[in-house]
Amino acid sequence: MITIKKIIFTIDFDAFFAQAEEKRNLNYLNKPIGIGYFLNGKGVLLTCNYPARNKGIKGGEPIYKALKLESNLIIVEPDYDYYSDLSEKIFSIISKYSSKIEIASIDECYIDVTNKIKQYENPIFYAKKIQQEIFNKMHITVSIGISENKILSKIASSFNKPFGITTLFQHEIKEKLWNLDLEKMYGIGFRTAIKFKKLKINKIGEIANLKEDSIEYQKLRKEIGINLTELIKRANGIDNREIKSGYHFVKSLSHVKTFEHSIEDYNVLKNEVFQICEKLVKSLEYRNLYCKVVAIQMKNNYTTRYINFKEEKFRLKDYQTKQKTLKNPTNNIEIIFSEIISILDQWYKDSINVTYIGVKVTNFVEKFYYGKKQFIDEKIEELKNPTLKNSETTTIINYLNQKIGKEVFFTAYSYKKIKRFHDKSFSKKDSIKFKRWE
Ligand code: TTP
Ligand code: MG
Ligand code: MG
Repeated sequence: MITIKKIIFTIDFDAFFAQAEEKRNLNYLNKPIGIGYFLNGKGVLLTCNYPARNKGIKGGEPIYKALKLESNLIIVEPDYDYYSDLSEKIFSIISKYSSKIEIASIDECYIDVTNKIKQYENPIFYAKKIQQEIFNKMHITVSIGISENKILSKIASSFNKPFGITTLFQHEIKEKLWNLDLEKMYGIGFRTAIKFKKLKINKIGEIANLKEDSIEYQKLRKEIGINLTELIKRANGIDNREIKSGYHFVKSLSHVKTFEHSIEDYNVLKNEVFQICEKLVKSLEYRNLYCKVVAIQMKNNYTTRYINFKEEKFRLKDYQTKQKTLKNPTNNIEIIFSEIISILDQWYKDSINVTYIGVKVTNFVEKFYYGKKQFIDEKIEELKNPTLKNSETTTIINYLNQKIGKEVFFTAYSYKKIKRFHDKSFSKKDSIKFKRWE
């Protein structure tokens, strides 16, 4: 008998930005649309809807190339605030189904439903219920992958898009995963795929069964490094990462400190503030958040005296707060600390005899969302600059790929080379159809 200790769902929204646009503009229904900035004939698609995908268009593709495949493709500029708001609403529906929820990106989360499944017997029924509620309330389709850990459920979530539900338990990997082309494996981009293919390793199962004493393993270890061990583990469906739950719904984070003896020395105070900021930055990092507003709260002998002269209602709040809105959202310790100190400096006459100090950060932006926006802005700057030398272009491309964690950008030369290789080594018969759960 097979025992499954945990049930994890990965819920990923289908063609998210494109669906979000379709939802608010019915003229787009059944028409091919792509999301991206298109400037002077240049730009990259962030994603596209299914009518566009049916024409062979893919996210990450240059827009001019997509237009060659479908000249009627409608290009829509991204509206991050709207997508972020919509995704927040969808996550709040999902969070009713499990409090153990980890938001991994703007359109994707993991939930641990182990305890819920007992009542529902079959996890597929539970997944269907979630999928249906999101569709009924938000008119957005999502796909759900079901497994006993994060990696397998994530891989499964992509199998039957759109509006799919697929299981991929450990005992199913031989049948459902190992026969797949290795590019279906999360974490293997174009270039890594080429390194495997050079050694005639084409399927996920072949990665799973790589032996440490084989020549292939030794060669790949040199080229890919420690990531190889991780890839082999993933191909075997092993993933012990916990769900980092509950962090996305916080509206503010703060750390405070009360002093038994008031602080007289401004430098000592600064040092205390730095330590508080360090704690806050850790909290932000753990939650994958950037903050836009920083605030400092302070109480000193002066405040207390001041408060005593005021009316009753002011006495309720016996500390003072000052806040500042930052130019860009951040989780950077240097920036947060220096902004806090700049407020403190303006407040200098009050910054003595301090008995209580707190730092609070609010107005969060998801790190993923902000990272993407920043990279698009940078990409646009690069596109506007036609005088870049080849080496500079390569540096920017490497930087962008590193930032996004995927090889999305190529020089025209390497793109052609990879494509030629890709076209030769992939054929239609390699693809496998999965059973769709109804
Ligand atoms: P994905 O979930 O990767 O893609 P998707 O939802 O568009 O399509 P799928 O049905 O295959 O899940 O990403 C979610 C959104 O994030 C996507 O709609 C656009 C945005 N995005 C970027 O801005 N840049 C990127 O490189 C990627 C991959 C996504
Ligand atoms: Mg998606
Ligand atoms: Mg996603």
